Amino acid sequence: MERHEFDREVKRLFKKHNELIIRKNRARKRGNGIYERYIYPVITRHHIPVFWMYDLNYETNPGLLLRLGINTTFNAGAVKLNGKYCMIVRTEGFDVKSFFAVAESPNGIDNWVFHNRPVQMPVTDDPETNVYDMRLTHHEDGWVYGLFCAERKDRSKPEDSSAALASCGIARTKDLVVWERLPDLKSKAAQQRNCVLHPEFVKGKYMLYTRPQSGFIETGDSGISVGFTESMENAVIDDETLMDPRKYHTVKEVKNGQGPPPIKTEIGWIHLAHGVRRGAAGLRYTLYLLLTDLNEPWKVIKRPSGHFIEPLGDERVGDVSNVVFSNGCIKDDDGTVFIYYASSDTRMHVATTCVDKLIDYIQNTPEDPGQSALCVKQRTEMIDRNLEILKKDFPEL
Ligand code: BGC
Ligand code: BMA
Repeated sequence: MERHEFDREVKRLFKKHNELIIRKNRARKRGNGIYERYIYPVITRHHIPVFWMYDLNYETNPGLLLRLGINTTFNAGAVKLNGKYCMIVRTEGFDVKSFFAVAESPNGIDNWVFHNRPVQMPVTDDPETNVYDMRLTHHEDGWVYGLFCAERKDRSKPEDSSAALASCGIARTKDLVVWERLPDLKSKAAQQRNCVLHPEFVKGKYMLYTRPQSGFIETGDSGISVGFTESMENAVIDDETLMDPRKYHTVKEVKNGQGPPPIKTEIGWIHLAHGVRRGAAGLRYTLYLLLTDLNEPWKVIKRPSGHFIEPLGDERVGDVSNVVFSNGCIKDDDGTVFIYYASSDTRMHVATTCVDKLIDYIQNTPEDPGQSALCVKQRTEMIDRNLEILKKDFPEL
């Protein structure tokens, strides 16, 4: 390229990028009454700054070739800091290494702008190969903690190039820019994924949601569990108690895991979690809700049946298709709730709702009765009541 063409192309890349960033997003027309989905994903790989991917030096890249591509932007943790909605996005390069990158928005819906640089996350004495799926918890001790999956090669199986070990990495920050890395969580489980710090002390201790695993993929007989540690500077969990087990023929038959830290409400803690089923086409990830006791947050008191968010339309296709996953959500003081979820390990979306609607959903969605015949009975009872109402109030329908 001639120099003037190069300059023109650089400006064109920035213009296209900026048009995408400032594009207004809007809710789709009435959905299910529980939450609103949006027309556009909120963050895609095209939101990544141009200067993270191209060498903009004419001397070294006169053809303006993509040098370090970004593959996907997904599974973001979220927190509101200084009035800004922030996501810490799992950003994956063409090299399949993920890293964390912070994007901020003034309204939680659009105008997501990445910081100039990705997070410079310090490593421990045993540096991991990959990091992903950070849960951000603004803890009452004043720190913002990031718990994430730190993945290393399983060195005990040198002949198996895909054998890996997942553990819970821990870091803390005040501003999402400067991070202090703490030692990884120590627990009795062989591996850990989907660990989340509860936002308040419970009986003077830090409480963690965990998901102990027997192997890198296999979870053994575990599910979402809970453990306590005296300190986060050297987090040790001696005992894990099972809080939400997997269950045959439900949305969490194969695996489940806590999503973001739970939301505190007057009726209890609302948990968003993912559940996994296996079908002939592979794993299907959906999201479901749980309510736990205010004072004993490990005790489940409500289990609305089935999934809460499922992959729909374009969301169904991506790097790992048929997946929705959420590890970030923000509750505003006015009760508005922003649920950030990723589709198919590829891009980020938002769903908005409010605490009152979530409470309504949790209190009034019946529990799964566990058998087809009982599900028919549950549904028929509602149908019978509705047929009466229709006759009386809507005879024209
Ligand atoms: C991937 C994750 C995935 C996990 C289990 C990791 O290597 O990075 O996205 O969830 O394997 O399949
Ligand atoms: C899981 C998670 C996610 C991912 C999902 C589907 O194990 O830890 O990273 O979204 O697999 O690939």
